[in-house]
Amino acid sequence: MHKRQVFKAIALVVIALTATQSIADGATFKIGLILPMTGQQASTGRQIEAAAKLYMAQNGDTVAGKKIQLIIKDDTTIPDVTKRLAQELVVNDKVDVLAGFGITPSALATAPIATQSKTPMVVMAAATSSITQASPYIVRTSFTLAQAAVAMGDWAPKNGLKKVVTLVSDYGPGIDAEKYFIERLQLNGGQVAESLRVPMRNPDFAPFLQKVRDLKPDALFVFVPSGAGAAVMKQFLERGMDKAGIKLIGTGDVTDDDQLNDMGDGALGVVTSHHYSAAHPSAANKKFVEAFQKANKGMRPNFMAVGGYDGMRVIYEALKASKGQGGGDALLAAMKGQIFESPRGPMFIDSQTRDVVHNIYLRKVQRQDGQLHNVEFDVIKDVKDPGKTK
Ligand code: VNL
Repeated sequence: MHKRQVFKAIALVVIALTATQSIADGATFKIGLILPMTGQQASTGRQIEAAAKLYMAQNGDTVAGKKIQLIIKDDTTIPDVTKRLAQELVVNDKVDVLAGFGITPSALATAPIATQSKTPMVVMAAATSSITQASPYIVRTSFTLAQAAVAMGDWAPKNGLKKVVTLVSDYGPGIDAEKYFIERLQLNGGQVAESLRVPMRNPDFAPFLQKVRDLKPDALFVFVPSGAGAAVMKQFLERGMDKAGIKLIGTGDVTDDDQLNDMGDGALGVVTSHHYSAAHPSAANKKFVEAFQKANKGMRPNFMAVGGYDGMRVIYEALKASKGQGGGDALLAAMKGQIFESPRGPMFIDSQTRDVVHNIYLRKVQRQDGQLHNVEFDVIKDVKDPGKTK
């Protein structure tokens, strides 16, 4: 064969391969799911991964003619790693959506990448109010601490818990929880004896709890991130704080369904406010919990799992509504305003704020069917994030 013909033949093959490749790419819809699979918040990653996979198993992996590809990355709970992974997912893998984000600093570190690349970023776990304001491409399916804390600030003083010490993890969601709880507590005639903040990384609760004991409040209000609740509960009980007449209250992160059943009877009676309980008595939730446990060796879904499950729903429906054409702006537009029944109850993505609107429940730890559960006893409907500054 003539040299020129050989070149031409090779060129044609290359073009053909490239074309096949781009058709394949065009037929694939990629979701870059960045989660803490190791490190302090590994349980959050485990829960969200299981929920995302369940959603796909139940709803298929082809949507509007596109094959859904889930690319899971472990950020090891380190924000710089989250950001680098997001960059690689956008530039190298050309993902259509970024999702996950176990902790607030990881979500905030990634926000500029979503903005620059016009990639929708679905926050499934992190819960500081300001996150959705860090990029117009962020949509949240988790919750905000302000939503949950306000409900507890209303409930506690009306139920005899007037003098309260607050104990929060010293970063975004803890600061929000403290602020919104105290604001409402004081509005309702309660008082704060002391506000304590523990380091986010490797906290030692012992010295703080000793201080609380000495202050003898009616209640201790706690926020710690998912996964840290069992340690707080253990030390609270070991110090005999319950016997000293101090009630443990908080947002539902402390009686996390991932750990609650192993906390023991000492957890009975603890009242918290939150958007999700595995014991939420709806048909949709019963179905969700059963399927989740069946697919995951009996693991009980927690509020992180629900954030992940609903986040997948928001992505799938946005892809359907934009007729599979994708494109960051079209997807984002189709995420805004979605309204549906989540395992948590009714849920809505506010088009203005791109944040979740949902019910906040008051729950008490009780034994149900032999297991410890957050049993809902009251509800505040359709709660918007009180923490929005614009
Ligand atoms: C955050 C908020 C993380 C609530 C959590 O668990 C949580 C956060 C990992 O925004 O960092 O329960």
